[in-house]
Amino acid sequence: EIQSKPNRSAFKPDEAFVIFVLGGPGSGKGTQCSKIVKDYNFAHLSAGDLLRAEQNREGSEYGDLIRSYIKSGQIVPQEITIALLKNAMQSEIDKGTNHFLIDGFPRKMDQALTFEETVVPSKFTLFFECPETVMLERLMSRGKTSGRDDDNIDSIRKRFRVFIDQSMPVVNYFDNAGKVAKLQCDEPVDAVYARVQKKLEDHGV
Ligand code: UP5
Ligand code: MG
Repeated sequence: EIQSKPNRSAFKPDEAFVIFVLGGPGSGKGTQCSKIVKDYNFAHLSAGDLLRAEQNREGSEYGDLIRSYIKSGQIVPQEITIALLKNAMQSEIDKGTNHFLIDGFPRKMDQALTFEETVVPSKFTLFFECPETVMLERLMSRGKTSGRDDDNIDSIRKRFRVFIDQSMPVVNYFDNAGKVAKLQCDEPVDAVYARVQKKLEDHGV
């Protein structure tokens, strides 16, 4: 089991301001979140990065399981990802931040419901719309140097399929609740970022 860190201050997730950042594989979630944290007082938590760190952590009992899920583009069981996110949120709260960009999560309905019921409801979701051809090109090009086990054509195809089948229902669910800000992201990074800033302002950030 993933141990929760000893609490230095009480975890008050119900006071956290959470923005989910969703979009297909390679749509630019990580790139845009890195830009946001330079200009705004948010902590950036990438569920994928947390899973990769846990996968590589010496002594983790979940390393092999996470590795096989990521390689095949499947969604790791929610208990693991949510425990990692809660730990990471607690660390940030201890450092004085309670504004979070949660990148690449929730990407399955069960995760969305569990997180909003047991941690905190999100304020809204930034959703990056991007044609598959563009995402494919970006990921194949990143794959030359990324060292990521899932930046290869077989894994990328699986990730696209899982995104459509399992993650789009989450986006639609939040959209029906009026909680999605959609952005086109098939443009240079800075042009996309200008749109991101506009959406943040629209939501009072
Ligand atoms: N790039 C970015 N923006 C660009 C632009 N505007 N113009 C030109 N190039 C641009 O960008 C990807 C590449 O494109 C980079 O080379 C970048 O320079 C360039 P990036 O910002 O990394 O895109 P991002 O959307 O973050 O892509 P990423 O590959 O991280 O998306 P995924 O959603 O596939 O990956 P993630 O790490 O979130 O998840 C990986 C796996 O972890 C999942 O498939 C799943 O198996 C597992 N997972 C879970 O099981 N549960 C979770 O909750 C989360 C993940
Ligand atoms: Mg990413």
